[in-house]
Amino acid sequence: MPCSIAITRREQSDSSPPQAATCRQWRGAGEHRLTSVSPSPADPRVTVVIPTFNERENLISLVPKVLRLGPGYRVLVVDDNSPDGTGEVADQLAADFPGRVRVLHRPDKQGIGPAYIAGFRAALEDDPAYIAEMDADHSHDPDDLPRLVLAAGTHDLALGSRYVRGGSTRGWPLHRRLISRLGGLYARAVLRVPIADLTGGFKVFPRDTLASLNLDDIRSDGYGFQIETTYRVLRAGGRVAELPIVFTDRVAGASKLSRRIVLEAMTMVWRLRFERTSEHRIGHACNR
Ligand SMILES: Nc1nc2c(ncn2[C@@H]2O[C@H](COP(=O)(O)OP(=O)(O)OP(=O)(O)O)[C@@H](O)[C@H]2O)c(=O)[nH]1
Ligand SMILES: [Mg+2]
Repeated sequence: MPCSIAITRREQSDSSPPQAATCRQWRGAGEHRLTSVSPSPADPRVTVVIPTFNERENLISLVPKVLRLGPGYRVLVVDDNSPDGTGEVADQLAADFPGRVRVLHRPDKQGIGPAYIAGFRAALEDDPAYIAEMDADHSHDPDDLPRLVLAAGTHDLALGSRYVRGGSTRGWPLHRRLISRLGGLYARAVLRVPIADLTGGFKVFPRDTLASLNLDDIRSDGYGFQIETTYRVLRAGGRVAELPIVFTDRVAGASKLSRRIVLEAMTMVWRLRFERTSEHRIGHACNR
């Protein structure tokens, strides 16, 4: 079984590395093992990749909040030619915060998955210690980033999780809660991984983790993209930490969630599952 660790608020603090309970590991025969273990420095170099489509108002207020976390934080906006002018707002932010905000303009809406892949490639060029991903719509609280970065210092991926103890969602109607919950449980059952929140999009990767993944192979979008990236880290033998977050429904702008994205995720997990048939699984308990 893959290695994953749930860290509750009580167990984890900013001043000490997260205390992991136990983990189970799985080595993927055909992939590199991920072994990033460097501790987080006091001022880590973190590039936060933010994909945007029609997030004008949200982006204006979000970017300064991220940059306030410390001089090591940088933002990379990936905008798909938003009709509401988000791209121009991003350019203005880049002018206001020189050297700390970059914008990747893409010609048209190609989905969150391809936007992240393009963003990850561009972020890797800057050689940060960590690469984070988060939504532009304030559903993810930037103040959670330092905790996630700290955990990423001792793991191969840190996930902001709504479904571990201490995590929650706020403001979502019942049907959104059901889609998220049932979708996550479905993916978890198909892939047989012990991750409570497989569909979440608030993550911090140590640079080496992203550099080890073959980004060309990742073609899914939306929920599927989030499931696939976490699953690939696990399959490569990576250690994944889940930290509780409070996810708040977007206050401005419109959701891009569609039936197509949900259906794509439901079929994509089967493709992932069959992809792994040639791999050996090593299941053993270990303590960090
Ligand atoms: N560049 C780019 N960004 C996108 C695209 N689709 C969504 N995004 C962004 O990806 C992030 C997540 O999309 P959301 O619409 O918030 O999707 P969601 O979080 O699943 O849905 P809600 O909870 O309803 O907001 C947001 O910052 C979007 O603006 C896209 O095609 N291209
Ligand atoms: Mg959102």
